[in-house]
Amino acid sequence: MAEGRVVRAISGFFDVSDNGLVRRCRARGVFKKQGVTVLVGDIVMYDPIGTKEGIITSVLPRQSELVRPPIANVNHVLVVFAFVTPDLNFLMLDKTITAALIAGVEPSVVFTKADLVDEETAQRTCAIYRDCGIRTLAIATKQGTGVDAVRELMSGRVNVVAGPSGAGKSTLANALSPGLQLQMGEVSEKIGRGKQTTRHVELFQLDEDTWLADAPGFSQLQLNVESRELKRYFPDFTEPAGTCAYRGCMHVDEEGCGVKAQVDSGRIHRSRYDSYVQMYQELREQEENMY
Ligand SMILES: Nc1nc2c(ncn2[C@@H]2O[C@H](COP(=O)(O)OP(=O)(O)OP(=O)(O)O)[C@@H](O)[C@H]2O)c(=O)[nH]1
Ligand SMILES: [Zn+2]
Repeated sequence: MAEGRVVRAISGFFDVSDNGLVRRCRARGVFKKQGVTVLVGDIVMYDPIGTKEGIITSVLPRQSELVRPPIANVNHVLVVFAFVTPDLNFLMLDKTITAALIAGVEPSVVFTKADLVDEETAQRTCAIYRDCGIRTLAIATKQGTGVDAVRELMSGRVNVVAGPSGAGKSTLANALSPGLQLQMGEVSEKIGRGKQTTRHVELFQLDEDTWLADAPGFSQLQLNVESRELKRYFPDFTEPAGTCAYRGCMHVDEEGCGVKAQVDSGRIHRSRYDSYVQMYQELREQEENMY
């Protein structure tokens, strides 16, 4: 019996990587009856068959489980957005960060294309997220600036990259590990669909204990939370919320709201608050439509 990590799932087969050697494995027949699922990212025990195949005999307990994309044991979301081209969409960025926090996975923010904005703009934008306690980097991938810092951030973790089209995700992946961009492209071509629409997930190994997955559609992830719980996922609101006049304050229409006071005084960034209100209202609408 040996241990490996599932890096790919293809119509009933699972590619299991063990010290860099990948075997095509089948899951034990009894899994279906027992309701055991195997996901990309799972650490599994397997019985080798020859040098290229094997049978998965058990799935080790998961640290986390993302639903979309379906992937196990992710413990870091690299939220990649460009400063410009495309224009920075703060609502989309905040949604992606919040989706990661709701899923129980730590997000870090990587702003790309720092070469296209002035230093002051870059620092001001980074500060919004550093003030939330989120690790944030500004990089210029084409110039090679900051790529090592990203590598350090990812080291020893199972990472997914999330961000909009054109943010520079593929360029970054390629800078982290030359050839990776190509591999990601190949995967999409094989299943004959564009990279944007595919739900195919694959894990790439960057070094012995560092993994990277592409997460198409992560930011469109439905926020899996009740509207009244949303505020818990805004770390920048936690302290000022203690001064709200009402204990159950949602920080929207209430009088004597400590969060709104901090927005007015500039200590909570306005864009963060605007994103919160927008997300809160979207969740409220969904809830009203359910009944
Ligand atoms: N100036 C500048 N351009 C960059 C940088 N990083 C990426 N680009 C460019 O931005 C464009 C989009 O980059 P991609 O890496 O394809 O973006 P992506 O996020 O993978 O986009 P999708 O594949 O559509 O999801 C390309 O033309 C890149 O050359 C950067 O740091 N600076
Ligand atoms: Zn309040």
